[in-house]
Amino acid sequence: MNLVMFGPPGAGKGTQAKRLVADYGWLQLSTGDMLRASIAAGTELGLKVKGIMDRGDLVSDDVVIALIEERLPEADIAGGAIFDGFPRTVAQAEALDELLQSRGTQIDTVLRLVVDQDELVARMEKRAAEEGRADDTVEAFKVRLENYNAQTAPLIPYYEGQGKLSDVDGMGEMDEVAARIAAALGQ
Ligand code: B4P
Repeated sequence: MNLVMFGPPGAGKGTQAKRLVADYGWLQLSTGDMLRASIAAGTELGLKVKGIMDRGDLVSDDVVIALIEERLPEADIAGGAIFDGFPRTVAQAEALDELLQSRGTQIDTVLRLVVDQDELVARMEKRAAEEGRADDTVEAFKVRLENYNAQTAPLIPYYEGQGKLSDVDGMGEMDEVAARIAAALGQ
């Protein structure tokens, strides 16, 4: 199964994708993690994207689409993946549809985690205190939310139009959210 985990920054995409990996052995593909790994390794790509990510801006479509295009042919993806934080623009969604189609597969389900804005800010502040991620500052988080509303939210009608979008309440404890996701996926 190919699943897209979708939602604003701090909604729990990465958190819940990791739960699905632990509970069902599915495979998580996180463009955020891939980009942060490039930064940590000091690669050319990492140097290029660090400032963009620290500001809270989106990395260019070309760069993230190339990352996914390179990763898809690898053997472990053959049974499907959880796409976490990708696509984040309609151009990325169209590219993903084409890439999967060329491999004889498709996105099956898109789960949108719905969380109110005060809770998103509270989670970001907690993670900033615990992990010190460079884009978890008040300024960068504001930019990330603005980018989500302007560039990522248009994916809602895109996937609604394909009949693939399901909303999941992302408020509450992580276990409660995980149970709602399992129910939405019929697990
Ligand atoms: P991501 O790594 O995807 O960052 P994110 O939106 O903050 O999501 P994340 O998965 O980390 O957080 P989660 O909601 O799980 O992207 C980072 C940056 O990379 C982007 O801003 C962009 O620059 C770049 N990028 C990545 N993909 C891109 C793309 N496709 N195109 C362009 N640029 C791209 O959780 C947040 C926090 O909430 C955690 O601390 C967690 O512990 C907590 N939390 C989760 N669920 C909770 C719950 N139920 N209760 C309490 N806390 C909870």
